[in-house]
Amino acid sequence: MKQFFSVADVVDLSEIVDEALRLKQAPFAYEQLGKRKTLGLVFLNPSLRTRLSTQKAAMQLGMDVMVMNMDKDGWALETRDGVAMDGATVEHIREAAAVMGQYCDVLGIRSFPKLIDRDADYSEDLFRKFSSYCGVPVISLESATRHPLQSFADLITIHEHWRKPSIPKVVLAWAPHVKALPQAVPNSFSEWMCRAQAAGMVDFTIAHPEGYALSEVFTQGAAVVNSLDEALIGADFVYVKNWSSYDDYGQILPVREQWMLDNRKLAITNNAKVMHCLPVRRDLELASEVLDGPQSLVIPEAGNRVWAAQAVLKRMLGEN
Ligand code: AN0
Ligand code: CP
Repeated sequence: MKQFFSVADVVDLSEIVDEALRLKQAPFAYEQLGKRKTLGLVFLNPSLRTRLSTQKAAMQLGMDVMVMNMDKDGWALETRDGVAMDGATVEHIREAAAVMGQYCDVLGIRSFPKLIDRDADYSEDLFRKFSSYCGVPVISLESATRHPLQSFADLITIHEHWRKPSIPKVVLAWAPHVKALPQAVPNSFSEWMCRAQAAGMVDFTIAHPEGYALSEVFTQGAAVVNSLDEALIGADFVYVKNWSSYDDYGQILPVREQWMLDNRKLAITNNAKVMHCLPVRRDLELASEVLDGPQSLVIPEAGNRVWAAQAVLKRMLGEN
């Protein structure tokens, strides 16, 4: 595997899920594979889970890890070509990425969208430039439009917690927030679930208020409804996440109905398990009675980030 940017970089979904679950059973089975190899993790935005789970995964494969908090410790990066750098930027991504590629065998990068210019964000300019200039395999640690390590961990979690012969109904449920958040997590979850649905692994529905439709690039095959209560009927997994508008790009639109999942709404489901990528704002996005209740999977879901990262790193190190 030379790149992990989207679900398209995975050849066989159920095979990589099984591999992640085998690694969970035997974390150190490949502890020699990454010996004397270096992973570099580059952050242009904050992170708790992605940072720590990817470091842990690399350590369990015997790798050394270096972390660069570009936003705090790095030179201000220029990404445009053909401009005289006479403003605030100090170093061009051409040199910065190429230099990091000299020090690392695999690189990961996190970079959120600016949520101002939709075409600019959806062009994935920064990830693509970083990948092409660094010269080593690159893992997305969440880019402008996708968060594949999160979605992979989410699929592992669903697979792990569904032991019935039937196909589980999975609902991506929009939730309220006070800040404009990226569409990366829901886009990515949706494209992974659509692929899982095509493979007969899940039955996938998206619920969001009017004005919050995701780009159709990510939602092919999903059922889409504008009522949370309607979507929750028969749900086996509810994946809660806020995102800002794609159509009215980066905006927070007025929503009248109640979209925060609480125990009363959870009662509509088929005793559904509740997921969220975290960080979550309690009693704004998701009721604390649900987060603290027996149906919440948010902590084991975050735990599974390690096995997702480890399965990806293992493939980048040359196994498969
Ligand atoms: C980010 C987002 O919604 O993309 C990161 C989630 C993993 N969340 C926030 O900024 C709160
Ligand atoms: N879920 C997730 O990616 O969390 P962090 O932003 O803390 O890495």
